Amino acid sequence: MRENGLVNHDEHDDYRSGFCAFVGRPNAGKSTLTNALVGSKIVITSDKPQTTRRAVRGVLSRPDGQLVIVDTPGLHRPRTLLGQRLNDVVREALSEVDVVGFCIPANDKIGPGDRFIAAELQALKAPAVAIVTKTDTVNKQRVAEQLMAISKLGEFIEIVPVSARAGDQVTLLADLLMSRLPAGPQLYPVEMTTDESEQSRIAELIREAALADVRDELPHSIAVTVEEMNPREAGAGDGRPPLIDIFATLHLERSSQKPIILGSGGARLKRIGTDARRGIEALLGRRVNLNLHVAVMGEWQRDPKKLDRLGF
Ligand SMILES: Nc1nc2c(ncn2[C@@H]2O[C@H](COP(=O)(O)OP(=O)(O)O)[C@@H](O)[C@H]2O)c(=O)[nH]1
Ligand SMILES: [Mg+2]
Repeated sequence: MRENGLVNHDEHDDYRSGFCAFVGRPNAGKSTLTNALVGSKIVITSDKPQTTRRAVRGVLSRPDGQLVIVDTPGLHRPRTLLGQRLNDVVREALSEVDVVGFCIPANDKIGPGDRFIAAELQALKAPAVAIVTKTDTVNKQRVAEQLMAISKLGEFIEIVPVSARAGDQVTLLADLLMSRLPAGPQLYPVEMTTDESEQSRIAELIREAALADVRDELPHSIAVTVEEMNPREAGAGDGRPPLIDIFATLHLERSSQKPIILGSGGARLKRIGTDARRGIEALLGRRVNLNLHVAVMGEWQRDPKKLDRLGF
């Protein structure tokens, strides 16, 4: 290992590197699979739509190469400016990759959403692997039926059943994706699993905790920004990294949503804060004091200026 964290691969001319993008309708299991391939939680997941709002990059480093996985928001028919921007994010990600992974859950019927994506994929120059996700949720017969149905959707170099949750076939999928990459240099230091900033990962962990706790229309309305991160002075003695104070804002679209997120007597916001703090402490490896503030930023999903401010 050289000082900059890059491994010198001059002696291996079979080293490969490149990009893979995961697409699929919302809830197909793209982000969970990204985390499973990378081997650590770099992107948040939930059963609510629009959980992934940006193209997040995860890096899988192996002795034989480096696979950069671009986890994308689901492709869907847009209803708001945010929805349109999410589709643009996906299309842009797709135009730049070496191979595409099209995720389709084993426990869901193939629908118009899948056909819409399959049609988009046939126009790309990158080859596509079809991935049947969540195989732990169904029996073998159902997996076989899904494989058959997918083979009729379009041209795929392979159709692979996986379970990110059970860890089934994840390595096989990694081998397959890696084999489609061109020979190339190492792109990131081996210890780096994502290029997301610490601040945006923290904001995402807070949003994940909030998503886990709300229903109906509210998930769409939540955005999170981290305002400040202030490490305290190191105390004498115990050698642990000092506590850090984090100030973050949960943005909602309507004032009527505020009491919902607060819960009775502020109980829900407190629970969200406690959940988020656990995730953030695991990420930072230090104790965290999290201050969550709720603000209403009217109709941010349809307002270009507000979307810009929130980073979309
Ligand atoms: N049982 C099971 N559930 C999964 C698996 N992969 C994802 N899920 C669940 O499916 C939901 C959507 O997953 P997510 O990765 O956020 O989907 P995305 O919208 O395509 O990124 C979450 O509740 C996940 O926990 C899997 O392999 N097995
Ligand atoms: Mg996702």
